[in-house]
Amino acid sequence: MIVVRIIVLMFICKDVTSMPCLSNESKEDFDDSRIALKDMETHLRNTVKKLENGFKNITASIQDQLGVVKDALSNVGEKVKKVDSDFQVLGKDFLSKHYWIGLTDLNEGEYRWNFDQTIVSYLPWRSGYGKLGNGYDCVAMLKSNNGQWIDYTCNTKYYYICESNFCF
Ligand SMILES: [Ca+2]
Repeated sequence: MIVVRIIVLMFICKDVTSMPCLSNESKEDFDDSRIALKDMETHLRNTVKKLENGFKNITASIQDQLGVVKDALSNVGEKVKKVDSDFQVLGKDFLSKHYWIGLTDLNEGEYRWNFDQTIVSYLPWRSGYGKLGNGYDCVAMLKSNNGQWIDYTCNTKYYYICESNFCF
């Protein structure tokens, strides 16, 4: 048993002693490599930190912008609801009232919009209206007859529709 241990020990010693020793030059290369690897590790660690911070900033910026967009979207949604609601109210009113629509022919037969004095291109007259020379200078939309138009005396008390430029 002792003989086997000695033989094994001899083989190990032979292998250990047969390994090449590091020369001073190799040792310097090894040290330089270790220093370079340490520098690279530091550089990579700093780069990761910078990227993480940059990502956090970008994420915060995107979240801010997303918040602004969400607010705007909510605002638009509320305005759409309001417009829908207003149109529903108007729709009911159109069924029960006549409206002046801001169209006149002060120059007989030449119907112009009061808002900008452009000549009208669409005239859905009720049968018997819109003729020249009748002396009626203001145009109203009827509550019935599919909203057809009549020219009538301007001092008649009807509701009215105004055109306006508006912004949200
Ligand atoms: Ca007229």
